[in-house]
Parts: sequence; C-alpha cells; structure tokens
Amino acid sequence: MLLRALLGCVFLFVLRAFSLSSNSHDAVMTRFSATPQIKNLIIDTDLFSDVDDAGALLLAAAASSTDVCLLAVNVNHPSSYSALAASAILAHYGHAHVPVGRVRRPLTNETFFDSWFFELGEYASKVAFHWSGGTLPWGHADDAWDAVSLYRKVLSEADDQSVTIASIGFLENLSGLLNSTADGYSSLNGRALIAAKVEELVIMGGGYPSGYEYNFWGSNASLAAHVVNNWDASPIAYSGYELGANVRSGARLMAEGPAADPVRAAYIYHTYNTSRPSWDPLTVLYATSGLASGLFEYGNEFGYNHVTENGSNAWVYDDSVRNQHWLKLKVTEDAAAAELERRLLEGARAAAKDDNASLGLNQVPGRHFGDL
Ligand SMILES: [Ca+2]
Repeated sequence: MLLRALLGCVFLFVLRAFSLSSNSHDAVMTRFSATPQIKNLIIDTDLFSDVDDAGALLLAAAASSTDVCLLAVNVNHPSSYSALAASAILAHYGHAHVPVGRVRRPLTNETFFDSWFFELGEYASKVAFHWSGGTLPWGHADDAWDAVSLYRKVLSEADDQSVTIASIGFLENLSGLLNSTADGYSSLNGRALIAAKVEELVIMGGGYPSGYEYNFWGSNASLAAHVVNNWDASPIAYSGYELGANVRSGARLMAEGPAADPVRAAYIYHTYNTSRPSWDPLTVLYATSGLASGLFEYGNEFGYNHVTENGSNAWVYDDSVRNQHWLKLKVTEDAAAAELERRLLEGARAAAKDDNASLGLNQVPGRHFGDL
C-alpha cells in the first residue's frame, strides 16, 4: 500500500500488466500488444453534511487497486474541513498522493450543525484532525488545487475516453469545467476536453423520472441546471433520490470495522450508531463497476434530464437522445445494502491490515480511537 501511495497509478499499471503476463504464454504476449484498460475516476464530493460521502470515498479508494485508478477528488463544499477530511481519508486508504481540489470561492471554517432534525453529528473536522494526512494535512486547506484547474490537468493527461466522473454533491466545479477555456494544460475548451476524455459522467442528484432533490437545489440551482442542461459531450447516468433513500448502510462498518478506521469513526460521529441512506456509495459503486456489478439497470431507453432554475428536475422523453439514463436497482434494497456493507467492511479491513503490517496500529500518528 505504501509503495502504491508513492507511485500512484504507475504502480497500478505495472501490477495489472504483470498480472496479465503471469497467467499464460498468450497473456505474456498481450503485455506487449495491448494496454490494460483501466477506468480512471474523479470524485466530486460535498463531504460535509452527510456521512455517505465518506463511505463513497472509502469505496472509491478501495476500488482503486487493479481496475480503477483514482485520479483526483474535487470538493464542492466551501468548508476547509471538507477538503482536509477528503485528504485524510484518501491517505488512510493508501492514496496519500491523490490531489484534492476546492471551490473557487473563499474557504470557510464552517462546521456542520443539524439544524433540521438535531439528530446528526459533525464529522469532517474530527476526521481531518485525527487522521490528518495526504496532500492537505491539518491546517493546509489553502494548498488545495483549484478544482477546475485540477479537472483540466488530470483530464488532459488521461487517455482519451478513459475518465469517469462521479458527482456526489453540488455541481459548481463541473459548471466551471464546462465553462473553462484553453490554458497551459490543454488547448481545448471545457466542452471539447470533456468530449475527448470523459467516458461517462455519473451524477447523484434529482429524482426519476422527476423530483426535487438537495444536490440540485441545495447550493446553487442555476449551476446544477447549467451542468445538466448543457452536458452533451459524454454519456450521463443519474442516481436519483429514490435509488439510495431506502438502502441503509454503515451499521456493519460501525459494529465490525477496524477500530482506527476514519470512515467508521465518521459514521459513528454522524449517525450515533444507526445507519444512513446510501445515495453516494451506490453512485460510486456504479461509477467503478457499472452495470456489470449486477446491482443496477437503466430506468429508461431514451431521453434526457432537465433541471429548472429552482432545482427541480424532470425527464424529457426525446427518442433522439440515447446516451442519458437514470439508474434503478436490479436487486432488492436489502440486497444492495448488504453488498455495500460487505464492500465497506472489506475496504476498511484491507487498509487496517496494511497499516498493521507496515507500522503497527498503535504507532500510527493521530489515530487514538481504539475505543470507538
Ligand atoms: Ca454528497
């Protein structure tokens, strides 16, 4: 894990090539004749007011091993603790090198307070402090990349049609990417860069076939409308409110997960040992594994999504548009929850095993949550 953290996806590529070459003589030949297809992934998260973003980051980090390469994480909430916590989580899961981007607005020191239900707790600042690490250690949120520049850098460096973007929060950064113009990274404008590099955009937001959901109205509805109504340069898959609302996860991670795991702690801080809906983990699971995961199917054959200026959305059944779909579960909600719990636990245990092997759990700086 530490080696991978140092070398990033170069190590992933070599590992994949070696894996292919070790199978057979024919496979040895493929090492020289074919490039292993790796799915490149960028996450855009509002990690702040719901812990399912942390669960989603765990899944993305855990998937980034043999088939997925996590290129960057952009944060679309302006709290400095959101960016710091993202960096901390990435570092814990062996991705200390992965760059973190931030919104163009000034960062704040806001912390979450559940003024709606007085039920949920704050976790971003606590995870950021106790698990400080990665490219943005505690106190260094201002070192984050400008999210739009980070998009343009990693997209310009990626193979054509190789990048999946998973949006699990607000659409501010993606709106900026869409509006961006040629720079030192690429002579292409945002729309052309997306067309060249993005294989699929996966958006958690809206309801299907129509709805009024937080990720579209909760920050700046006009930016959500800008992205959804103008993104025609790649296929899009939508993960709606109804997909994850009744898929409850986190309970097994809290009950059985490693004591020093930051995402387990985040769920405990946030939920007080209950579980949460799984909007973002399901979205990232689709982004990493697609329909091949066996959990999803498309809810429509054709048409496109439209967002109004107040953030509501409705599907437009235009049979000339064939590259936009909303997702439905192909399995029961309980089965989807069980699969998420399995993956969350497996990812957390793999990271803990690595830490124990290399450092010894009690020697890891900043991790003092053995009694959680
Ligand atoms: Ca989110």
